[in-house]
Amino acid sequence: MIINLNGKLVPQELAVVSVFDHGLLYGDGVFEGIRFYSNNIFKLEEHVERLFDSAKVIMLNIAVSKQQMIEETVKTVKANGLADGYIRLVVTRGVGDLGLDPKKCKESFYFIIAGKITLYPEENYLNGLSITTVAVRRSTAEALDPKIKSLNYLNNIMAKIEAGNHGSPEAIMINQQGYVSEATGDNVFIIKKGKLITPDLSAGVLDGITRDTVMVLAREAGIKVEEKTMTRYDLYTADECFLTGTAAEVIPVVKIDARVIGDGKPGVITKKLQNLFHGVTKTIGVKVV
Ligand code: PXG
Repeated sequence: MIINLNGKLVPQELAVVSVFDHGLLYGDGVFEGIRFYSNNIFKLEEHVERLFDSAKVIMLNIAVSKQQMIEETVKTVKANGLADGYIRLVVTRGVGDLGLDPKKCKESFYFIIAGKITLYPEENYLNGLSITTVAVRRSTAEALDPKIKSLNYLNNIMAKIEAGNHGSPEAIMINQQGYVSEATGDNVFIIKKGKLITPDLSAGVLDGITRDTVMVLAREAGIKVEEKTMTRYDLYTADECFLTGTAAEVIPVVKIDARVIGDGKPGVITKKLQNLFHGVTKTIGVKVV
């Protein structure tokens, strides 16, 4: 595997990061997960835009331009000769010293990995996931705003561990006000009486690129879409439920906290949106040529 290390293509064995990098020492950095399908990097510009927005909020100055970052990403995919796969784009505050003062970090540092990812077995896409809500709360916007895709994912990892302790592969996180926010690496949707509903961004959720794609596709298909505050009650009484994310794509949920959702099988609207999503993955984005 060839890794892009701060603009240089190097073999995996030589792709090493300093132990003084604040990304490692403090989770001080930002990242993106991006998929490519048949040589098309899905919504690459939107991902790079979000990366730079996350960096801006944490006052991390990315040393290259957005256009350069897009070109470096394309270069990395090309160098690995893959038509389909997954990109991890990471920017850290760079090398500093032992002390969290970000001013000690002279220049940000980035690396890009283009490989493969499988989050869930095929069986889960066909028959749906059984998941749980967890006690670990989503961090508030006043602490670490969930809109920032930072390298500090411990909040979500704790939720994932808790779900795992209950035999569940994924967690739905509740915010400090008791409203549904999102899963640990995915946004959550329900269908109720034919309407597509998802928590409003103010519930403390990442502004997911798959989330946005699915809402646009639903509207184009004549499905009503609503963003609103949701409680666990809304989840339990939903007709259908699914999660969206770059890695997971669109995955049905058929059980939440032991409540069967709908008839316990992936719903018709979910399946329709899954198909519509797959239909656009090869067309919207940046071509690898
Ligand atoms: N919420 C959170 C907290 C996320 O981390 C999403 C929602 C979905 O956003 P996108 O833009 O991808 O539709 C994410 C993204 C992984 C992995 O390794 C997780 C994500 C993306 C890529 C890989 O589990 N989460």
